[in-house]
Amino acid sequence: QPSCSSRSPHASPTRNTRPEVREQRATILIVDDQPANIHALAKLLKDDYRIITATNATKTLELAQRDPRPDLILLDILMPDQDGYAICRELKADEATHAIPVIFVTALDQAQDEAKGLQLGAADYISKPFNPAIVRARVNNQVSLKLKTDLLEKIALQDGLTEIPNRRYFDRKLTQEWNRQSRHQYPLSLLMIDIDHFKLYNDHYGHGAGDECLRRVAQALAKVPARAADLVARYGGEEFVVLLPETDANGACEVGEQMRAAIHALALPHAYSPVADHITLSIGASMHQPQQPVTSAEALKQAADRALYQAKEQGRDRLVW
Ligand code: GH3
Ligand code: MG
Ligand code: MG
Ligand code: MG
Repeated sequence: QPSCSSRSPHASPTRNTRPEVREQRATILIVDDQPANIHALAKLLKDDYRIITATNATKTLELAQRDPRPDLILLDILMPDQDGYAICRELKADEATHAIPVIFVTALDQAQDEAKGLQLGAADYISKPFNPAIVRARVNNQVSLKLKTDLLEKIALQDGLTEIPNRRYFDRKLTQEWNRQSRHQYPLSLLMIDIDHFKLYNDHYGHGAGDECLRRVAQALAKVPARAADLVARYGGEEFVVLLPETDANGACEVGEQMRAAIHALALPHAYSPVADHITLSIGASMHQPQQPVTSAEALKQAADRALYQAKEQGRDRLVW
């Protein structure tokens, strides 16, 4: 077993943002090289939305990536440095920004200009001079569509019982991190966690208490990782999985042991467990690192599964890697 040296809690370049929907007002980013135009649109929308603004491409792309992300971008086309079409193309090409709807608001009023904007992926196109009521209505429509999409995404990627990310979200992130790892050559670790003798828990305390236990374990596990890129998900049943980018064997075992300690500290009574008088975890850890490479993300999962099986065989309430 590796010694448990400290893992620095530095932020990773990609944030594995949890699938959450913000509850504050929707944000609109208004982009125009002329402040007077920005002002006119902002005046129209500021009572209903949080407004942020940019007068050039660089600022636009920066604001589009920064949390809280805009829910809609109103984009001018004619601008001195980079035109709105080029900005739209960049927004749509980037995974981090492609889901933000764009409405062009422009002096270009020819059919081919509008067609080009829509072909680039814009949600709508408004030519100037505009009618304020129509602008407001089109903006409202796009924002409500965006919020509905966010909600569906949240439902699709979050586990309903424990409210932590689900297996689908985990598998998506695992693929992304595996691809990122193969470009940049850093270690990637995985923990498979299984509650010990949980069937006996359900049998004796009832299924409702079992559900509550799963919720409390999930919430406690989710609090452990220090880095934004770490991900704790419910894999299914009473199994959880943890993805640890840029983390080697030492770091992974450290996080795993912290998780076991966190659940011990919760001290959820399990009088019928042959292992202890409270809920315990078995954990299998696997890692892909230069001195110990793994061939695929699937192989990484299988290795964690095998280690988990060994943890069970060796008596449970332990971490094996
Ligand atoms: P082991 O230590 O070998 O892991 O034993 P175990 O009893 O935990 O393993 P087993 O796979 O036999 O049983 C898992 C139990 O988890 C059975 C199942 O009813 C329970 N379970 C799975 N999902 C849920 C759930 O959503 N709610 C509740 N209450 N129980 C669940
Ligand atoms: Mg302009
Ligand atoms: Mg199990
Ligand atoms: Mg179990």
